Amino acid sequence: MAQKTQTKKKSAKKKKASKVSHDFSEKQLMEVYRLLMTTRLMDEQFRKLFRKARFAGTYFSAVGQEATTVCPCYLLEKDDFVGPSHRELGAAIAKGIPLQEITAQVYARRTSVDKGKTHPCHYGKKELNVINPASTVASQAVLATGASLAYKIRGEKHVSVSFFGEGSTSRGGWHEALNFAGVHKLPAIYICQNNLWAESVPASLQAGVKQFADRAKAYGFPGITIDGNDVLEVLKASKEAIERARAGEGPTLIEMMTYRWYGHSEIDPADYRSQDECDAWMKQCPLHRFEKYLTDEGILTKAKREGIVSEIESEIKDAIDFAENSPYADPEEALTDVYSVDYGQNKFNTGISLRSDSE
Ligand SMILES: Cc1ncc(C[n+]2csc(CCOP(=O)(O)OP(=O)(O)O)c2C)c(N)n1
Ligand SMILES: [Mg+2]
Repeated sequence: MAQKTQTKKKSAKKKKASKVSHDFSEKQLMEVYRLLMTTRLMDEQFRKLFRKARFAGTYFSAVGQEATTVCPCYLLEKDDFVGPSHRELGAAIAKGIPLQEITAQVYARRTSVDKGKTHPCHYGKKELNVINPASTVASQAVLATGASLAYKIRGEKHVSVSFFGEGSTSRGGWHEALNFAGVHKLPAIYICQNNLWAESVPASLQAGVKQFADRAKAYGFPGITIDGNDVLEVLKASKEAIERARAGEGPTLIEMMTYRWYGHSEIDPADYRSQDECDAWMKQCPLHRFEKYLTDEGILTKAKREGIVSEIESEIKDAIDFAENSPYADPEEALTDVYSVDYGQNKFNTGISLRSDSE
């Protein structure tokens, strides 16, 4: 009997933390781990700072959803376009926006990319092709489609990635953007973070389909649903979609099942959902699941983890000091950088036909 229990324990121990087979190196996995940890620690820190009234407005936490943003952006090149929404701290970090600039954005200081003009969580940086999002949800999917069109017209092998929640797929512009990308086989990857809620509206009241990936069928390109809290699965699906787009094979819609641990923003008590639902998803924490995988594989040790965490904590502290010591913009600056100097030049009107009828 005792022997039987021991065998059982052994086989339980051998159970893999992820079933996904992949070809990422240990170095790459540790880079992803560091980005995930930076996103998690920074996000939790911003929540605390908001509660201490160190910055105004509100804060949109993405704790619990980190894999959905970090993994695709980790795989992108500098010239690839990213269209974030309101919950994409991980995308900003993984695409390489300095932590100081990200924090200055949250604090609405002059040292942020838009000099404090917009929303605390609207991260962007022109040089890295990350566009500061507008508040209108799904608009970044439209802009990403436009960027993909430009890449195609210019014959450049870049791709666009846009992020939106399942609720945002109800907007008309979202459908127009995906339809256009499907018609012209644009190099676009659309990432839907299905976290079951859009503010207080459940996904079941948002669409007649159960899985939002099914919507891609109407636009003539693949739509897949994956576990958005399995880092390896997200890396693999993102890599395949990016390669497909770069090879000229067209767009992909990836629905990533995930969950935001906290309210829609820090001023939302989220009392429309049950604690049981929340607890069940917290057990599926993407960071902890990935840590378990790395530990089981002998890639991560306790000492390595502690070293990484302490380095990140010191980087975050520097970023906060930078933002808190940065000035606010002068009121006159509200009118600067509002219109593009290129407006009206219509650089993309090349007359090139995108797709012949025979295609
Ligand atoms: C066009 C438009 N309508 C409404 C809003 C207000 N709003 C901001 S976020 C949000 C919910 C979005 O839900 P979802 O797309 O599922 O993303 P999540 O917040 O769950 O990440 C709403 C309704 C908005 N910003 N833009
Ligand atoms: Mg949602």
